[in-house]
Amino acid sequence: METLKIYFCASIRGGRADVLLYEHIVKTLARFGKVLTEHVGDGELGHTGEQDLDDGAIHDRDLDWLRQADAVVAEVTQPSLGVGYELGHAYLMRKPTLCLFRPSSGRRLSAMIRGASDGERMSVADYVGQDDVESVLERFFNTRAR
Ligand code: 6K6
Repeated sequence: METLKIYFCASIRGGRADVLLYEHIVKTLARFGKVLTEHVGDGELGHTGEQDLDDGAIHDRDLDWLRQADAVVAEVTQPSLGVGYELGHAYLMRKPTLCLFRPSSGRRLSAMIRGASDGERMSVADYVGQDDVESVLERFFNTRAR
């Protein structure tokens, strides 16, 4: 079977407070396939991001990876314009998509994300934290992303 290509989205300029969790999600995702966007979980990268690509190049490269992806996983607790933009594209491209949200943050997820969840093309998993990541991903990859 061909290796599954996974596009992981999470906040960069929206704020990096959850970067250790992103790192953990990227490591766990690597058990299910090839993560095209490993840099998103790189704890060394701050909210300003890499210096070697301009914003236009980042945008075009990321959309290209998104087109190639077989599945999309996003950590959506920390609101991020970029993640919302990517999820809108993923939805229109009909990519199997899982959004991970932590209600314990005290935030309420955007209606445009929760409301897009149809349990098929797009689903939202409310979870507590790092310890749940593996089981939530397993459920997604065993049912929807194959
Ligand atoms: C690399 C690592 C950290 O920063 C960078 C350089 N900037 C970006 N590189 C790659 N993807 C990016 C970059 N900035 C935003 N994105 C994409 O938008 C990622 O795929 C994220 O899922 C999302 C984050 O958007 P913002 O609005 O929070 O920055």
